[in-house]
Amino acid sequence: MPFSPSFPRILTAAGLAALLSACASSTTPPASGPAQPAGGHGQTAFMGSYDANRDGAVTRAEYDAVRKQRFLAGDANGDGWLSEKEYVDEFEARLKQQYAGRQPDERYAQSMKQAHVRFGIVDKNRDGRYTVEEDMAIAERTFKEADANGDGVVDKNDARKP
Ligand SMILES: [Ca+2]
Ligand SMILES: [Ca+2]
Ligand SMILES: [Ca+2]
Repeated sequence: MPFSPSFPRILTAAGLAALLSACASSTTPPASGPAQPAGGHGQTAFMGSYDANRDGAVTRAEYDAVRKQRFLAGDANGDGWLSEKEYVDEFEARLKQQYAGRQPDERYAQSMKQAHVRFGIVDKNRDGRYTVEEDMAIAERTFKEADANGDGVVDKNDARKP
């Protein structure tokens, strides 16, 4: 007998409820999105950038959701791809959030410079358009690299020895 069409939705709601109650019983401060939205290098930066619910673990679903949200936020004119300006503007919005009122410094300027350089890398076919396909390919590779023990979740167990 086939499942009723609403079955997957019920599962999702149950999963969400479990997630929410897990958050409520945790001792971490209330989640308000990634702690370090502009990221950086290394595992701490990865967690800070993608652990949206701040539970110390980044699931693939969580990671993909954050990336997708960033892509959509960046696509200012809604044509489905990011120009270099859109890409860099989106990054700068997160960087500003991370600076939270602090004045831009040398490091800020350096991060902005890197964002431009990064566009040249992520725009793999160099047509000046950062597409969903290019983003997904990078997402796949980046997550797998971060998930050192390959269990599908990035958490403290994946931290490499310094
Ligand atoms: Ca998380
Ligand atoms: Ca491209
Ligand atoms: Ca892992």
